[in-house]
Amino acid sequence: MKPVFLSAVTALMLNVSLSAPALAGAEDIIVDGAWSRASIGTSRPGVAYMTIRNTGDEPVTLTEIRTEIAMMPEIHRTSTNEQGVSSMTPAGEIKIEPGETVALEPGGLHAMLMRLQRPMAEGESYKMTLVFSGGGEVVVEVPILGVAARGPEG
Ligand SMILES: [Cu+2]
Repeated sequence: MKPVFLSAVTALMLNVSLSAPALAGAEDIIVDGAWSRASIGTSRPGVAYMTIRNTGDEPVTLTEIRTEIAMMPEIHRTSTNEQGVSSMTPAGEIKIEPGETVALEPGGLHAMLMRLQRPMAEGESYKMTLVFSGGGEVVVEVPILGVAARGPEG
């Protein structure tokens, strides 16, 4: 079956409804292994990791993330230069090709949670909404692991 393309107006209307179904590519997205590290307080940004897989046959673009736990959530990319110095910059929109998995993981892409609204306490979780081009959204429950956690198993 061919994918159905909604008009921008229709997508916008569905997007503001509380029971909006995932649309325009988002239904082909599978998010796995989401986790965050606990934070001591709220003065430093939090961080979230996960893998985002496009199981469809069209490219899907992640345009934005939202969460109630932070006022300014943003996808960042960490890179290390030839001198071994790491820095991070906003990653902008992330295109995920059909069959491709994009990993948000320590040392690479990550969801930076700036202006935390409350400390991220180990054992709690929060919701993060991934917004895709076309208005589709995927809501992920992100568990908060210990301050020294290195992954969902650790
Ligand atoms: Cu960052």
